[in-house]
Amino acid sequence: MQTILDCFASLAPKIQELIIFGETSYTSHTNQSGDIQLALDIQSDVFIQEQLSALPSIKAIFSEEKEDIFTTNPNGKYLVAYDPIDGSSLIGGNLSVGTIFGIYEESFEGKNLKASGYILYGPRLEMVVAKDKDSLPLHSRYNPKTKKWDIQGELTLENQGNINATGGSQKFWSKEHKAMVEHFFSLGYRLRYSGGMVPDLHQILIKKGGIFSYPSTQDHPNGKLRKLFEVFPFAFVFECAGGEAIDGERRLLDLPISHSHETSACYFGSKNEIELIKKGFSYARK
Ligand code: P6P
Repeated sequence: MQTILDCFASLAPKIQELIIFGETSYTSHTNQSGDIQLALDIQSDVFIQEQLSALPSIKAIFSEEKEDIFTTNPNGKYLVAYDPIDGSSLIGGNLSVGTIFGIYEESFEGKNLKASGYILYGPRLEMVVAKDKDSLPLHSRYNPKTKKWDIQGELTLENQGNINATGGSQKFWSKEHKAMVEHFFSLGYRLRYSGGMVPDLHQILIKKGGIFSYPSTQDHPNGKLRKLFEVFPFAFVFECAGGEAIDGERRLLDLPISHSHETSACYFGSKNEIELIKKGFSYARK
């Protein structure tokens, strides 16, 4: 397991270089989710695949940029799902993006997720890793002078925060979801949403609380974010930090999965916010 985490730590500065110097034009290809691929998406995916394929502990890998699961070593123990550069379309606006990864055993299912984490390419290169369900996620920052990762501390979520990160097009929200979003704003929550899952969720973790929602919408009835390499890895991080992650009622990591690019509505947050949502926005109907 540690060799896989070390591998992501070692490839992060190289991915950052690709973002700074790489080709960010669009290609004529789309990925399985229908996103038009940037040359950078493909470059970073190829690089990560090369690095992970060299690890004997990995049996198979699954990338957001590919249709199918790729077997690397039949005798390996772990299965790794990853999104090479989530939110890559934000690079044109010089906004932060990230790599997300989940390390599974036996099968690509939420219940078999053993560790997860993300790399954040922002004003600083940072990484958060949730190594096991009984430890707090560890936050580190890369020092380009020493070429080493400096530990910044462990991430914990308090019972309540004041960030409201509201995903999806408002035009396509249900009336209940709109009422829930407005309810949090009526309580004084602040809108913090960049359209990048990694920076938006990292900010809630760093500020020790809040709520991120990407609901079921008219244009994405099953949500937009993908279970294996976006939703489950962040659900694990949030639970390890003392928060919760649900699909509106059920724990995300308990959800079944029937195909590799499956999506889910998702809410990540501190306990009090999630409790409000579990009540089925009942307050919203008042
Ligand atoms: P919307 C980026 O494209 C992404 O996959 C996530 O990083 C982000 O949370 C979400 O989509 C943003 O989607 O519909 O709010 O622009």
